[in-house]
Amino acid sequence: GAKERTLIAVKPDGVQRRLVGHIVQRFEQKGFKLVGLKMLKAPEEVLSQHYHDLRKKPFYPLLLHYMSSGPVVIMVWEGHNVVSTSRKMVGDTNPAEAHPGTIRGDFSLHISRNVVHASDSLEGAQREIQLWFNRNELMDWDSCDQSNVSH
Ligand code: YYY
Ligand code: MG
Repeated sequence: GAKERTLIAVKPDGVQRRLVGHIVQRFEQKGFKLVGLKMLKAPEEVLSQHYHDLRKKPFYPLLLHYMSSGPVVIMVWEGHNVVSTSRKMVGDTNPAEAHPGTIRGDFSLHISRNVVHASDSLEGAQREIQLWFNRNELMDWDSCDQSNVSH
């Protein structure tokens, strides 16, 4: 529905490479609505819950180390079909496979430094939004162009 929400994060490499503004702009221009945004050093406990499904993978220790190597920018975006559309905008997990025009396809080379995170399902999005944000940090607001981007 139009109220669908997803979690998007600019990872530490994306922050370091000054890509925050560009990434925000892509989601704004697509027509999605920003309803939450913050910058933080991701706590180990939050990261381990965020990547719980990957805890047995060989790359997991390096993934957590990378994700805690610097500040991240965590956002919640809202709009029609935002979960699946934002996965398409972000591109394949492996930047070598990600198509040009996607964020990973345009700005990254290697799977270990792929710039951005996007929730992969409606349930995952709900879980991740609750994990990273308090209820009062999410803004319920009407954008004046709403009827031009969705109905
Ligand atoms: O959802 P997405 O980020 O596209 O991929 P996941 O399979 O959930 O993996 C999360 C994260 O882990 C990925 O963005 C990079 C990292 N990773 C890795 O470093 N090496 C792999 N072989 C697979 C994933
Ligand atoms: Mg994932």
